[in-house]
Amino acid sequence: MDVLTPILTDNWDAERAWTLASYESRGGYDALKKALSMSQDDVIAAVKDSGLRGRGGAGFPTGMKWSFIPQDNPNPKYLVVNADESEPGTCKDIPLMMASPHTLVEGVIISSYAIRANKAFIYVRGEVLHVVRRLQRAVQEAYLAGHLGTDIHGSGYDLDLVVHAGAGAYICGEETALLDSLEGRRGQPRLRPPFPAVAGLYASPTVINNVESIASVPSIIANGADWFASMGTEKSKGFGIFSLSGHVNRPGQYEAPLGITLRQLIELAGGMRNGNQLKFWTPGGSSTPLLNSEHLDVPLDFEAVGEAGSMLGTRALQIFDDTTCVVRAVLRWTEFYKHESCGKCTPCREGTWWLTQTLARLENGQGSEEDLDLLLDQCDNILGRAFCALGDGATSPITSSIKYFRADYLAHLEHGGCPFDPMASTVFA
Ligand code: L3W
Repeated sequence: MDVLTPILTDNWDAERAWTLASYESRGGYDALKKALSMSQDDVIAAVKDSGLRGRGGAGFPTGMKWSFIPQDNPNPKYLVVNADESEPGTCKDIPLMMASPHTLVEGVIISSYAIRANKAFIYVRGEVLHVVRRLQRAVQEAYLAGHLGTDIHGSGYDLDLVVHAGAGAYICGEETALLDSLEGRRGQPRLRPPFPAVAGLYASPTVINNVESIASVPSIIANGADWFASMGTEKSKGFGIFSLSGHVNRPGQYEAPLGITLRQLIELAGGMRNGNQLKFWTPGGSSTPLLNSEHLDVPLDFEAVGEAGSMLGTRALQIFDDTTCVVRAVLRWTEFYKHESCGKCTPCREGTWWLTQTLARLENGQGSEEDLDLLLDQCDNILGRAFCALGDGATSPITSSIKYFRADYLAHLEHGGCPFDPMASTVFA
C-alpha cells in the first residue's frame, strides 16, 4: 500500500542519522539558508499558506499563531518547543529527536527567525536524558557550523538555543505550566488569556509549538506551501506521524497524509495481533475519547475524528483487541491522571481521586449499577470545570467507554470481578 509519506521519518534508518554530517549530506540546513534569504513575513506567509496545524494535539493553525506575536511589543520574543511528550500512547517526538535532532534544530532556527526571536528553548521531558544529550550534541554541532549564534550565515540574524530538561511532570506539557517550569517555578497552568503569544515566557510574546510542528517547517520552506497543502484533507493539510501501539503485529511510527484511516494503518502494521478483532482504540492518546471497530474507516483528520465524537490529538493510536478489559485499561489511565494532577484546581485534584475509587470498585466487581451513573456525574463535575485540559482529558476514556462498553462494566458486576483473565489474556466465555 503506497500511502506512506516518509518526510520527517525519511532518514531514521540511515547510518548515524543524528549527526550533522549525515543531515547535511541529505540537504539539511538548505531550507535555513533559503529562509534567511526571505523576509520574516514571507516565511510566516509560507507556513500559513501550507495549512500546517499544531501537531501537539489541539491542531491550532501554526502560521496564525506566529502572526499573533505583537511586533510593536518592545520585549524580547521567544520560541519555545514543547518536547515534553508524556501523553499516554504518544511516542513520535522522542523518536524524531533521537533519530533526527537537526530537523528540529533547523526548524527552530527558521521559526525563530520568522517571529523575530533571538532566544529559543527546547523544553524536553525530564525522564529522557538520552534525548537531552542527543539534542545538546546537535545544538553544539549547529553552533560550530555557524547555523546558530551571531550573524547566522552572514544574514545579520542572531539566535541562541537552549535545551532545557524538565523534571518529569505530565502537567508541564500544558503550555503555560511549561512556561512556569522554564522560569524556575513549580509547573502549574496559568490562566489564559493572555495567551503566550501575547504574554508568555517572562511575560514576553512567546510562540510555543510542538516538536513535530517545528520539525515540519524546513520541509515546507524547502518544497513550498503548495507541496505541503497538496497532501492531507481539505482542512487538515499535510502529513503526520501516526504512532501505533498495542495489539498490532508491527507497532511503531507510520508517517502518512492526514486523512489516512485506522484500517489502512493496521494493514501497514501487519494486522491485528493473533488475527484478533479490534475492540477499541484511541485516536490521539488517552485524553481523546475511545472509538471502536465501527470507526475503522474514519479519515484521521481533525474534522472527521471530531465528527466521530473524538479528537485527532497527537495521533497516538493505542489499539486494543477483544481480549482486553476496557474497565481495567480505563482504570490504569485514570490512575495516571490522578498521579499527574498538579493539584491547582479542586475538580481535577479531588475528581480524579474519586474517579479511581469508583472505577476500582467496578473493576473488582464490588460496585453497583448506580456506580456507572456516579462515574458520569463525577465526569460531569470535572469536564469544563477544571483549570486546564488535564481534567477534561481524564474524563474522556471514562465517558466514551461507558458509551460503547456499558455491557463490559455490567459484566464485572454479574461476574463479581473482572471477567477477563489478564494472565491468560483470553476473553471470558
Ligand atoms: C493566541 C488565541 N493563541 C489558542 C493557542 C494556544 C495553544 C494552541 C492550542 O491543549 C490539547 C488538549 C489535550 N490567541 C489562541 C491562541 N491559542 N487560542 O493555540 O490551544 P488549545 O487551548 O486549543 O489547546 P492546548 O491547551 O494547547 C492541547 C490534547 O491537546 N492532547 C494533548 C496531548 C499531550 C501531549 C504531550 O504529551 N506532550 O501532546 C491530546 O489530545 O488534551 O486538548 O498554543 O496558546 N486566541
